Amino acid sequence: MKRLKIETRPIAGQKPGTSGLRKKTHVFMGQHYLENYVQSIFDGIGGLGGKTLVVGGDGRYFNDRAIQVILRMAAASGAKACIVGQNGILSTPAASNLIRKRSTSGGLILSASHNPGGPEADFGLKYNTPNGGPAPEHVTDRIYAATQTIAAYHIIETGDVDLGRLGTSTLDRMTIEVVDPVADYAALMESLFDFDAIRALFASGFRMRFDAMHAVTGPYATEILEGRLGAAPGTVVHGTPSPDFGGGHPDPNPIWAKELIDVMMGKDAPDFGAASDGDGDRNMIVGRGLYVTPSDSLALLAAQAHLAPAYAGGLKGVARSMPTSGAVDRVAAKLGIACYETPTGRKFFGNLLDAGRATLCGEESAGTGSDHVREKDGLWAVLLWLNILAVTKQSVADLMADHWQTYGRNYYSRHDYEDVEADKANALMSALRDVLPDLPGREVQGLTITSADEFAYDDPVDGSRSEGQGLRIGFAGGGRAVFRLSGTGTVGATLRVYLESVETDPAKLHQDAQAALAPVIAAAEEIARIKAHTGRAAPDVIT
Ligand code: VG1
Ligand code: CO
Repeated sequence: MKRLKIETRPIAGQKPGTSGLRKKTHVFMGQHYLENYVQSIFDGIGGLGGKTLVVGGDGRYFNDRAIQVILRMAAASGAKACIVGQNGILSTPAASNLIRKRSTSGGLILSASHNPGGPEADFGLKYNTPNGGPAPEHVTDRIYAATQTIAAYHIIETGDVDLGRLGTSTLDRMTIEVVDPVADYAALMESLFDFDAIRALFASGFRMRFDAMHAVTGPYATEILEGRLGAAPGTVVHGTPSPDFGGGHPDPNPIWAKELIDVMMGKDAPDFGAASDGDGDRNMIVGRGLYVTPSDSLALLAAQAHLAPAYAGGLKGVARSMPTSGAVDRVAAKLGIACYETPTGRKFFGNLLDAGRATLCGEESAGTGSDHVREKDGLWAVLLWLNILAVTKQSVADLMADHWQTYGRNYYSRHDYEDVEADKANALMSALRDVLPDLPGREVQGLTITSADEFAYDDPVDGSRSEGQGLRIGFAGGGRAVFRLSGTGTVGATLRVYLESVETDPAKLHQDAQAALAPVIAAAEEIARIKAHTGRAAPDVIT
């Protein structure tokens, strides 16, 4: 075994975004690229000497090769140990749990989440801190700074570590512990929810379909739902992780999980449908004949969480990202608890959870979670829903109908314009930014604009300020249009337009969302001139 010091040079563009560094897989596979970034993480966090890391990923193409490189580099940098999921597999929430449970110095998670996998698709790598959550900006800033000055990386020359066998081995002076990726996570879930009640629900004939989308949650869902909770064999579909996610797009929304939607809207639909994304931190909830938007799901979970043992004592507070609908705000108001509005990206929830100010948090992009880990957690959300269904014995549709009766309904939709030329997307945003001050008071498409600003966030825990977090326009009656550019794309720019309106008239709670939102959609177009700027007649993806 030889320790090598390989000379390298700064590589442009290795700036971690909201969820680490995401690039085309072939970029990561380019000469020195992965090594360069991994060394920059190690340097950015003050070296690895004596530290223990959790390492694992969602099983996408290059996951296995990249982990071998990371292990050889960690050993060369003097790490004490790496805890690795068997065959390199760990869902994002399971990795977060392991980091916390084993009190490690953090972890490296290999994933591009819901982006497709494969040699022509996407890869990603992110560093999570010892609290189990994504690195905050002051840490990713240091990692980025290290990419700008790097001159060499350290690696050990040796063969591959066998990650198929559970147990402990050594690589140079570093211990490698290969663990069952599911065991600790499943135990955590069992400690949070009433598994007996959910088991009784399944035993009574309740039927479910969980679409793992050929991604990482397959083994987790199979063990927990079918193994421990007694759901019928076959409840989990597409449950074997594959390097290219079966050629699909592991994004649990009505577009990419259309197969599940079709089943749930069909004649013989099961009682409950759910899906999760590439790395297992997102969820989609579908009842028989009813798709539940992530914003509505967050609101319902907040209202009913006390039915699960872990939350029986009530919630300390809730948090949602700014573009997420205000449905949860009204639940918080009724419960008399705080509701925080944070910028997009999981990392902004971390401080609130650590400080005990929030218990539940969620994003409109289908990420919901609680203080049990420091990532959003797809299966956790599914299990909390199951716990609520088991206790209330109501259908998903009835639960939502009751919820809207009580709180009103926030119609909500996100329109994405993908792979727009960056110049054009930036031009749209800056033109809109320029007119913001003139908007309040104006009437557009029959709606009165009451507010318009660029969202900035002052973290109430550490006092840090994050600016430029999206342009938002508020309408009389509670409607909104929000504009922001994605921070996770790997080609061109993705413009996200978030649309929302509030309905409290009991006669109007069951409309089609796009129809209910028509005035807000038209107003957003008139104000931002999306078609003219992007040259697109319609969004690429509507969720
Ligand atoms: C998207 C979502 C955001 C989410 C992020 C990471 O970011 O909108 O809500 O936190 O992905 O999710 P953006 O910048 O593309 O809008 V995951 O499941 O990809 O880690
Ligand atoms: Co994800």
